Amino acid sequence: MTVPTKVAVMMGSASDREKMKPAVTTLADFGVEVSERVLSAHRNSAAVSEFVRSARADGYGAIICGAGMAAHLAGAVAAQTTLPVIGVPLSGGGLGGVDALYSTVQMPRGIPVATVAIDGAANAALLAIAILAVTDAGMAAKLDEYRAQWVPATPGGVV
Ligand code: RP5
Repeated sequence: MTVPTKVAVMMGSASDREKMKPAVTTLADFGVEVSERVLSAHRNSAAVSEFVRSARADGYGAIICGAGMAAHLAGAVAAQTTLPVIGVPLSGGGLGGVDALYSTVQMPRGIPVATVAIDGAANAALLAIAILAVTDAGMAAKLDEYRAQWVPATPGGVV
């Protein structure tokens, strides 16, 4: 089995790009090879399937999916792969992202989506990195280094 090194960042629309940018930049900061795909569960379902069904064989270790409104992208992706799928509900539309949050997080038993906060693209990337770090000691060390920034410089310091 090949060790996965790549992470896909999928999003339902080009209009999601700015909100998903922190996922792409965070992955890049950690030296993770990232592939960005604008594909909608509703508008491009065949293309979503084509990409997702070969993702494991293509070396991906996790798939991040951002979508707003009736956000079915993460669930539709998770339905077609056993790779870890991380959903990012995006704000926008009339309900401020709560619609996307519910659509993304409320998955039926058997088909999980690890859902981060509304517009939580950076955390989605960090979770994907943590997944890669299970089998990549160098990546685990980079995560430790990243986390060290939250440690107060002096005991009793403000956190
Ligand atoms: C969702 O609908 C997309 O993920 C996007 O957040 C929202 C609006 O898409 P556009 O109409 O701007 O393409 O599927």
